[in-house]
Formats: sequence, C-alpha cells, structure tokens
Amino acid sequence: MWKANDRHERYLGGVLDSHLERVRRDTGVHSVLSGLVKGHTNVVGRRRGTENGVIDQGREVAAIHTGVDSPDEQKPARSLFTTGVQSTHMDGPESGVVPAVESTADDITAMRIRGAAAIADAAATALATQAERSTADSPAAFEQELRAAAATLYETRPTAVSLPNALRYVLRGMDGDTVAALRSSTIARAERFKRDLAQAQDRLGEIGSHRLQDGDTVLTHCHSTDALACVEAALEAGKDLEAIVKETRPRKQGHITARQLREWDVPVTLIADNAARRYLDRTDHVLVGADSIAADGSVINKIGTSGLAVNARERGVPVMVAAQTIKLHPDTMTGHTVEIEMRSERELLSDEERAAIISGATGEVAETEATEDSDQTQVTDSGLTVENPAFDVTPPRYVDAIVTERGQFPPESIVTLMRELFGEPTDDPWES
Ligand code: RUB
Repeated sequence: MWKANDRHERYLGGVLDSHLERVRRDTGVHSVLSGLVKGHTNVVGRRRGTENGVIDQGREVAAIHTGVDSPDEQKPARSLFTTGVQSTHMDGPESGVVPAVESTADDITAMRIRGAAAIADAAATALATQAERSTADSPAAFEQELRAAAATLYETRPTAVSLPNALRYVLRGMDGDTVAALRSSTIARAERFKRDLAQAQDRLGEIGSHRLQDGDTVLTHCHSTDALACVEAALEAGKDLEAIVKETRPRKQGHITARQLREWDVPVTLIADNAARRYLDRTDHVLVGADSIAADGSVINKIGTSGLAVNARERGVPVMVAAQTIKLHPDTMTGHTVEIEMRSERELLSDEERAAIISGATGEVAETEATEDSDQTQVTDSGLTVENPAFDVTPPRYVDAIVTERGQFPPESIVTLMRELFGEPTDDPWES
C-alpha cells in the first residue's frame, strides 16, 4: 500500500473560493486558481524547456505574487513552485543528471507522458534509472545527483501531486553508507512504488466497480486510468456498460478513452464538450479522475470537470471521482494551494488563426515577433489574449464519492485519510 507518511497534520479547512475570485479579479492573473487557500496564493514559475512556450505567463505571475518587479524576477525562474522556494539545482552534465531523466522530464512536459498516474510511474522509473546509471564516487555525490534528478522531474508540470508524492516517496527510501547501498535501496524503493501504484489502481477499480450497475451509462471527461479501472473491473464482473465520452478539448484526450473503451467492446458515443449537458439525461454516472485532491475534498482535474459536475448535480446525476491516494495533496492540509498549469496558447489558436483574427479586426498586416520559448514567430496584438488553463477545481459539494484503493469517501471526509497517510512533517528533499 502506498503511504507517504510525510506531512504534518494541520488542517486549516475550507476552500476560500471568494479569495480566489478576488485574486483573479484584482490581479488579472489566471494561473493561480487553487484548492485550499490560506491568505496567500502560489506563484507560477517558468518551467523547464517548454513546448511552444507552455506557461507563457510565468514571469508575469511571479512578479505579481512576489511583489518584486526587479529584472532578476523577470528572468525565467526554474522553480517558483508550491513551496515558494527557488530551486538551486543545476541542469546538464555538471549536475550528474543522466540523459534518460532529462528525456523523461521532456516527455512529461510535452505530454508524451500524461495523466497523473502515468507521470508518477515515469518519475519513479526515471529516479531508478538515475540511481542505476549514476557515476557518483561518493555517497554525498550520489544523493546530490538523485536530488537534482528529482528537481528536474518536479519542474515539469505543476498540478498533478502524484509527481512530487512519487519523488518524495522514492527519495525517502534512499538509504545506506555506500554508493552501492544507496543505489540498491533507491532502485528497490522505486520498484516498490511502481508495484504499489499498479496494485492500488486495481484495488480502486474493484471498489469503484460496485457503484456501476449492469446496463449503466457512464459519462467520461479526459482520460483517466483510475476511472477506467472502475469500468474494467465492472466489465470483468460481467456487467454491460455504455459510455458517453467527451472529446476534451483542446488536447482531445477523450479519444484515448474512446479507444480504450472500444478495445473492451464498450459502446461509445463521442460528443463535443459543449454537448455534455444534453447527454446527462442518458447518463447514470459521471466518472472522472483527478490530478490532485485538496484536504477539503476539492477535486482538481482536467479543465471542464467542474462545469460538468455542476451540470450533473443540477440533473441529479452522481459524480464519481476515481483517484488513488497518491492524488491526495498533502500540502493543502497546511493551507497551500494547488497550482493550475497554464499551457501554450497554440493549443487553442494556431499562428495562422491568430493572424486571421488580428488582420480581420484591424484590416492591416499584423506584426510578427519571435517569442522567447519558440523559434516560430507569433503575430502580436496586445488586445488579443488567449488563456489555456489545463485544469480546474471542482468544489466538494458537486462530488458524490471519491473512490480510492482505501475505500470510497464523501469528499468532505477525505481529510481523515489524508491525515492517516501524511501524518508527519514533510519537506521537498530535492530542494536541499
Ligand atoms: C489528465 C487528467 C486525468 C488525471 C487522472 O490530464 O486530467 O483526468 O490525470 O488520470 P493531462 P489518471 O492529460 O493534462 O495530463 O487516472 O490516469 O491518473
């Protein structure tokens, strides 16, 4: 059983939605929606080499929330994340981080590896690879390399807490007085993590399947392996299910869900996101996954989940969230927020489409300018802003059950499980 056991127990309780609204209104900042808030909001740093300028607004947000507008603050920060601590780790050969770790980090950033569980699994694998291939000649150097590798992975995407939870878990298992001992303990810990992750998903699936009755129709959003584990277990139990699958713009992860369900021979109706409310009349359960669960039971998942949940509540359709305990966000017990990733505007609007909008509005040939994160030129128009948050926050009142490998919980009581699993003070080992 996965057990983080690494967060002190101080539940501050209550999502201050109004605080978030105020922050958004007052600052115009869009990248700091969150779960729990305690009088502060996290900053968003610019993350590792991003595909097409992901996290475009990083510097702006960092400047606003640190209250500093110095040229230094305007530099792309490698890390200004939920801890508010700037990472000091180095990249490149001098850090000892092996290319396989860099490559996993790039895959996560570019969403070639995506979904909270897959990201956690890949991160643990990468740390094991780092341990295996490290050429460190002292225990201290080995530990430093592992921390640098963890920091590299940590900085990829901000919202799925499965990533830092996985990194912490593996680093905490790094034990020994020699390089050989450190290496083998780290590899063993990573393997155990991966095994537990798979088992937890199977167990969760079994538990969640009991909510699904023969003949039911589920409506899905995005692609969640935890959610599909429930479907798979129900099918294995001999139940017939149908699925209405939201395509999930802008990245269309719904197609992955549709493919998987068709492989299992489940009849699928693929719909545009905007059509979801119409199809709730035909739906027995809204079934989604989660990237993070806050201590008050708020569910952070792919953008569009919250609107779907509100509509489902209005139509009386139960909302079931399938989320292994690795999705529980320990920092929210102490009032930290969950950072919402902002992705590239090019996921929504191509340069050609942007140019067409601008020239249509002005009747003039639009200007172009190279962006910092891309070789491509981008048509600029200060009056046209594109925002592309990847996730949103569904308040607990719209969620009927959170299904974990430890049982089903009404969202409001998830904090009990969090306390049990994260009962001790934690830190970010990659920061030291
Ligand atoms: C994926 C997403 C999924 C959760 C849960 O977003 O929001 O619903 O990560 O997935 P993205 P799983 O595609 O941007 O990573 O249940 O597989 O962990």
